Amino acid sequence: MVVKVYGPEYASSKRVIVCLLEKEMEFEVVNIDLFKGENKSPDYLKLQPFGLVPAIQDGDYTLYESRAIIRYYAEKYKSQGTELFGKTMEEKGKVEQWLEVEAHNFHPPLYTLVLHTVFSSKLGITPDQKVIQENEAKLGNVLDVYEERLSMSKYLAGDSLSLADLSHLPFGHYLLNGAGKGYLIRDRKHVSAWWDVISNRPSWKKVLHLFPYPT
Ligand SMILES: N[C@@H](CCC(=O)N[C@@H](CS)C(=O)NCC(=O)O)C(=O)O
Repeated sequence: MVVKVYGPEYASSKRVIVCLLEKEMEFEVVNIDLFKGENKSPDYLKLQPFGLVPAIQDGDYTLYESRAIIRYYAEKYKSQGTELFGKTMEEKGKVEQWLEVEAHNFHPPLYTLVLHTVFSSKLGITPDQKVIQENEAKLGNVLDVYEERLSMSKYLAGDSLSLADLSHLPFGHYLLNGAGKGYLIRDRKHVSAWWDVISNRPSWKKVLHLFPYPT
């Protein structure tokens, strides 16, 4: 059964797709145009009742929340493609820890920055410099912790690539492309080296090729 991924053009869906590629899974996509409100259609709301992308359909099984989806497939296809969820319980614990850090420390200030820079005109938001500065400072503090961590290991959860690293790609991409905040990465030696390693994965390059970010 080929997995269907809804809304491949959007960043949260790219989190799922990069993991499916690393797991060497076949998938097909169903476009959902958020700007036309297709995410609020009755059929789509049956899949994702909050009207957000992504959602996946795998035969009769459906799932939403991008980080839940990547955990599901990393576990389900543990021995296929790249191992992304740790070989031992202890490694898995570290992957979980950094997935949570991505979701709760890295993502919120970055999401606000992206709204006020990349998408302000499209969403009719007046960029608020105070909000931008506050969230840039918050993200900088988070990335200082990453810098320390990545001075000790090549990847966030240890010496192997994991879901936690890949999860940073879709929104991290905006810092260097669109938000004009690439220095938050480039001014931190170990974060910068880590970013180069993960963003040069063939899987991520393929995501960008198949589903380019709107320019
Ligand atoms: N926690 C959700 C967040 C999904 C999300 O925010 N998706 C955005 C696109 S990147 C969306 O669907 N936005 C539409 C809206 O807010 O109405 C996940 O990770 O799946």
